[in-house]
Amino acid sequence: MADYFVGKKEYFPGIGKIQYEGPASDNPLAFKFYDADRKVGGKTMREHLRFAVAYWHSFGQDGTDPFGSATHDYPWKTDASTPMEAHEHKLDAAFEFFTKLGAGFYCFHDRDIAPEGASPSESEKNLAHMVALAAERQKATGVRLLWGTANLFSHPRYMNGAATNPEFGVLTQAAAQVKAAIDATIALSGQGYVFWGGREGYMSLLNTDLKREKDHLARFLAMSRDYGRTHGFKGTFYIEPKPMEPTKHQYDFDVETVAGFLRAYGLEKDFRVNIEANHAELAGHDFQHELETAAALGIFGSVDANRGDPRNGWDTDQFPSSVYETTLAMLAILRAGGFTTGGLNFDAKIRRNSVDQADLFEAHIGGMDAFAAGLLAAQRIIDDGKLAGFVRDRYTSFDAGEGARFEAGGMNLEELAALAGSLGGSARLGRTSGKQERLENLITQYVLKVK
Ligand code: XLS
Ligand code: NI
Ligand code: NI
Repeated sequence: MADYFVGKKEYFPGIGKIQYEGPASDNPLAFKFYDADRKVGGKTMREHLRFAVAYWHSFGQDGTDPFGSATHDYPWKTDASTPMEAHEHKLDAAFEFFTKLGAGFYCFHDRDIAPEGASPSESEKNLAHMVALAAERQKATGVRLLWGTANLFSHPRYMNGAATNPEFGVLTQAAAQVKAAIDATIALSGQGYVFWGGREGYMSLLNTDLKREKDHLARFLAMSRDYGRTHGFKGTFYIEPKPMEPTKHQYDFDVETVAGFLRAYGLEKDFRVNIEANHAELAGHDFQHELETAAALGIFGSVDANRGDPRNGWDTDQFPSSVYETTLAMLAILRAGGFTTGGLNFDAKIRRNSVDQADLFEAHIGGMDAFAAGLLAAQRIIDDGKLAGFVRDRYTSFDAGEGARFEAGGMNLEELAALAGSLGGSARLGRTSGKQERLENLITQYVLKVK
């Protein structure tokens, strides 16, 4: 990647290119584990991890919460005289940040990078203007677009949903936005396009025709896929599951639900999942559960890397920090074959009271280090083979003989039952230890060995 690019003005003065200094460093603005060119299992860390910065959190969130106003000062907002100019400055700040950090990718919603106009065509013009500038920045820096998406949840018109809105007129607005956002993604050679169903769900079933809304959602997704494919989009379409928030119930509840929905509507070949750690937690699942479920169903795609707070029932979108968690996540990702078009997008925000410019850097550095350390530990687990060997051994009774015949589908229930006498006789049958504690201790050892 080219050295850092600065627009007309430097927005993060005093912070240079973030360097790898190793685990012994106590420089808060250096990587301790993320050494981009270091090879791990045949690929560099950069190739494995494919880090992306989320435009909305890092350059859009100003610290506003339901109880208080903005706390983050954005110089790129206050030094502009028009909304468009503010977005141009924001783009300069964003690319300065990406390159100083050394993240190879970024992700955006249409409304993150360009202001909404008075009409759909004006919005489209605004977006096209910013896309042209982004294309220049991408070329100058080598930073690439991991995925684009449309914000179909902020505007009041979407309060009852976008594709699942009971008013047809709203769907037309959503279509105009998605069409333009797919065009933008194609123009910027985006590797993916995400559908996160912000308000595709319900607040109450008393006013909702659930079946009809899901039919509409499926039709909308099919139309979007067709548009993308006929207009040259070669990347991956993703659905990002989330069980709730902002709606009480979101249709794309979790990976398994999305897989069922895709199959029910014949869309399973066209969409993969973008799995967010915090959303897994909201659905009552471990992050690892969602990753492994997606891998098992053949729809693993990309990751929104963040963390929730187990005591809070909402999307706190904090930066990942637990190496234990990132180890289990990277293990699942490596076993799924690693990323192809996907990557690790930090859908995470600094806290409202993290108001120093360096905080945004330190947050990302910590997230990148957590995943780099997790990658190292996961690769050790794979190379060592103990864990996989244990799991394999648990199932050896299916490897040959009658067990293998059962697996291959060559047996009916009567035949299976008839084996109970000969194979089921021992009082100790089934009482083989799962060795969970030993395996947990093993993971701790791998995590602590990281260097
Ligand atoms: C919100 C979602 C959102 C998507 C992109 O909870 O995570 O940020 O990733 O629309
Ligand atoms: Ni997300
Ligand atoms: Ni989220």
